[in-house]
Amino acid sequence: MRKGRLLVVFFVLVLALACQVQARQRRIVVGFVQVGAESAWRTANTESIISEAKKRGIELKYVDGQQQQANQIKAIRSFIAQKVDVIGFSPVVTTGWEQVLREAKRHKIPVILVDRAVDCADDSLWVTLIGSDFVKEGRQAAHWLAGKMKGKASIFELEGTIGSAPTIDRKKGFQEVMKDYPEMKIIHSQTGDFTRSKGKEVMKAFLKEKGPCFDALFSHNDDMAIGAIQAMEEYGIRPGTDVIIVSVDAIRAAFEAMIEGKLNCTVECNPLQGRAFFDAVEAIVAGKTLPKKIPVEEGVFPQEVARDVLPIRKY
Ligand code: GZL
Repeated sequence: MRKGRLLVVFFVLVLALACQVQARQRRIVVGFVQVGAESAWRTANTESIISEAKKRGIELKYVDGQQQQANQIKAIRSFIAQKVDVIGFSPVVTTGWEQVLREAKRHKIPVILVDRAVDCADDSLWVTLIGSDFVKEGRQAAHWLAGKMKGKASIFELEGTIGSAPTIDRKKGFQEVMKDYPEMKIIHSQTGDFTRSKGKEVMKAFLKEKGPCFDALFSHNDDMAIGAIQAMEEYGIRPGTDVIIVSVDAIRAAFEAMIEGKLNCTVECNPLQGRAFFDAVEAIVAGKTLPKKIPVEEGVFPQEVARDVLPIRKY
């Protein structure tokens, strides 16, 4: 009788240990909903996340939000229903997330923000934000342009997606520096929604209506700048010479445009966030705490260095 009881206890212990080991080894499942596929920067960001999940053997449920907040909210709810271990997303705009993030919290699913921030009073709704300092990027673009233009310019501003963190903060940083240069004026601001096609469309329409009444362009991303460059050339002005252009992202096409003399400076916004994202995922699954913000390293690339730097660019 005594032997029998000991045997039962032994098997129960072995079973409990096996379940624990199996739970530890169970594949991590992550739900990630992306802003969309609006720019070369976004494509590089998506690729970095998908390839890193593969490398780590993490199951990634990936959804393209097609630049619509409703799609992102729907995807987050589907991740909650599927009981994923961690939810990650790059919020297309900063507001309107409280409700769905409270649902994730209620279901005890941690949320990581990638690239863009949300404007929520309750910051317990997400664990950490992995991304750039967009205000700093705006300041860097303004400082470079002020130097290039010797403190005097009429500036056309191509803004990114209205209501998005990069648009709000790049504009804020740029305007902060502009206060120190009374002879640098923004004569027109308009959104090109971070896309090449919209950047071209906006510039083409403005030139048709008002003509080239500016000598500098500040574009919130390289894709819109490249679209605007095409519109300027079609109108008959020389981008990079008649109009000095500074933009943000530092994608490969920006370096190529600088080498052709059509773009004058790009401020880096590093999209290669996959490693940092999955480091944060694994830290959370292991029960570790994380800082509220995990910054990514970036630089500023003027035209003069483009030829040397292009061969080592990763996106
Ligand atoms: C910035 C990112 C922006 C890029 C654009 O981190 O959110 O969105 O600057 C992209 O190219 O569309």
